[in-house]
Amino acid sequence: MKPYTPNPFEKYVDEGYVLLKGFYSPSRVERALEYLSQCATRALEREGDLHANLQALRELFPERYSNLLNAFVRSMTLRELLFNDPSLMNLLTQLQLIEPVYTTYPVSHLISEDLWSNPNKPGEIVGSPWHQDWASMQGSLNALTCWIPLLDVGENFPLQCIAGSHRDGLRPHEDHGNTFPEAAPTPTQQQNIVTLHCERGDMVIFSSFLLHRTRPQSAGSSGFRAAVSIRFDDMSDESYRNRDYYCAYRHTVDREIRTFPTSEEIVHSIKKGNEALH
Ligand SMILES: O=C(O)CCC(=O)C(=O)O
Repeated sequence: MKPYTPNPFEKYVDEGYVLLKGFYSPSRVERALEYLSQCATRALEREGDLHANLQALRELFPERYSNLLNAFVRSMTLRELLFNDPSLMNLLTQLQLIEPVYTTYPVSHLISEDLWSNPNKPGEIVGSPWHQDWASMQGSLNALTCWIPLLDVGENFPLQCIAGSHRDGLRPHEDHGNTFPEAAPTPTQQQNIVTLHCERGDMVIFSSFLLHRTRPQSAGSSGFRAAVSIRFDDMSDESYRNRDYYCAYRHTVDREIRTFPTSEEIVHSIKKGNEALH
């Protein structure tokens, strides 16, 4: 990751977001995408194009598909490639987020018509509707999200935001039946919609109060896109302490034991790891 020199703070304060061109080296981000591709190949036991493999996985093994994505974003590989880096820490400090706390696991945003289609919800809009991340975080008031495209994002479902909307505070969020509560922008806010076209290596950082969404499908807006995001609260922020370090994300344990591995399987698995070391 190369050091990011210009101070993005003013733009971030004024508009609630900043698009950092070339924050990462494109090859580093490409490695993250390659890793996802390897994971999908292994999960499907079939070589192939990432998008095609993801589609096949989702169709044939829906549970494996969503659990794989959850494991990918929790992987040390992704964390080492994109998140554990002094340059990111420096940048967060420049944005006055002084003691970053991972609010939750990173999130994957893999979007295409096929990856989104749901026979039970025909005509459903592809991507996330307008919302503010703070509604699902509720931690420190200076909390923010880092959104990192793993591919160039042009017409393929770009992120849209409403510049300056973080200054208007939290909007009511309503669930219109798609389990993703949505915040309707005011007519004034709608005049400030910005579409963020990004190249691999760029990063968008936005306030948790910034209204944003996936740009819905329009002419020319199809194709596959992959991005990941990570949210941070600030341990040093008074507002966080004042709400008792609350976090709306819940990590629960499913206590039902769904498979009973045999002792042979366990020993085999351990030995296999050992063989790989030699
Ligand atoms: O990637 C997208 O289109 C949506 C991302 C998003 O809403 C988020 O990170 O909160």
